[in-house]
Amino acid sequence: MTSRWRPVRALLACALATAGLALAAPGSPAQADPAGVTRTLDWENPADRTVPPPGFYKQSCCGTTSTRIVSDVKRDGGYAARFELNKTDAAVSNGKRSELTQPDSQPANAERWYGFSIYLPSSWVYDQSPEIVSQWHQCDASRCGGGSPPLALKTEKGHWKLDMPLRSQTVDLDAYSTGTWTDWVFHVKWSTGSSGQLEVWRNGVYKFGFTGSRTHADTQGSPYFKFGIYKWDWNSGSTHPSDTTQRVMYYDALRLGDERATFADVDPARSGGGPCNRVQPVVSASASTYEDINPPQYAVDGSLSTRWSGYGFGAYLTVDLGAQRSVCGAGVAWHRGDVRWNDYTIYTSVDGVSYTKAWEGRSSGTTLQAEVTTFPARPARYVRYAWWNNAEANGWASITEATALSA
Ligand SMILES: [Ca+2]
Ligand SMILES: [Ca+2]
Repeated sequence: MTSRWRPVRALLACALATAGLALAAPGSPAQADPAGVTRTLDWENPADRTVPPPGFYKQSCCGTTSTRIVSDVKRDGGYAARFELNKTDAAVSNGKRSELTQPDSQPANAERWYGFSIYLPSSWVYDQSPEIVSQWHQCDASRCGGGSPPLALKTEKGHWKLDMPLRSQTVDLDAYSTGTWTDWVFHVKWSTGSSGQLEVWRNGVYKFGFTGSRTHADTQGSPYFKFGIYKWDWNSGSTHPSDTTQRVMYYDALRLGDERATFADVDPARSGGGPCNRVQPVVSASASTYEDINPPQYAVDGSLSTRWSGYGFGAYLTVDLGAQRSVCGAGVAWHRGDVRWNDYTIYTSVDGVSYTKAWEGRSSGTTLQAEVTTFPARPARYVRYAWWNNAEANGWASITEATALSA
């Protein structure tokens, strides 16, 4: 506690404490958070609709022009945060930025989960110049905030990119979409040695990761989290060209988790803010039994003209989502589903060993299209569809397409 920046942040902590607020105060979301979620910032708690919200501080020049709470664009509930940065804005902390930040570094070797959703409006035009939209920043021996962040999510030339300067690595995470929310989950085991780990998911799909190397170089602790817009090419003195003069983006469904958290705990899709209609990618399908010409993978090939068929009461199909998701529903399209009903049960599992019932019922018998059933969201990697009987009592379970859904 001898470095120059520590006393400043101690004062900040003191000021927050005086206001009756703890630095890491948990929010009061409508739904109780799992134990591993240490902070929810979805702006649904009225106490969080201040700028900055409790437990964060702001780095922006211009009041509500830079950062404000809005209700017209949101990932969940009724509110989200809007960030605006103009090329003419005054510099803050030596740069052009409109950000909210954790006030403190995290303990050394911390394991952390970060879930958040970003909305880039249609005004987020192509720019040859990049900007960081979420970053993890270190404190060095002399101050908190110096140097390049060891991990940053940015947009550049129409793409999402992940910057990891310590690894001399930039990962292209595909073209971004505007006019829609993009969900992110980051899982990091912070390490200055060889035990670091990173996992990144976008919209519930695993995109990138590594294990066994350092994730940062901060000898005083693990990096802290910042979000908003930082565009260094607009700093005075920069000679880098930029194609635009204003950036506006929205942020919602932020959840910070510790080592007890899981993907599903911080996944923005767990918010329940949207309808349960997002089909989750399947990496493989298996079944308790099947006839050779109708194997289980035919139930996940996207075609209603191919199917899995298995014989017998209790025959079941299982799909593997490849990673834990927040699953709130399932869609099942039945072979001859327009002329006969089917009785079936949907189970989910996080480990592929222990399954719990999520829904049970009968299909309509009036459609060949997928029939959707929903249930309270639950973490799951595996979804099982167990068949009992159909209107023809012929002993055959025949599913043309099976899906798992998230909000
Ligand atoms: Ca919200
Ligand atoms: Ca099929």
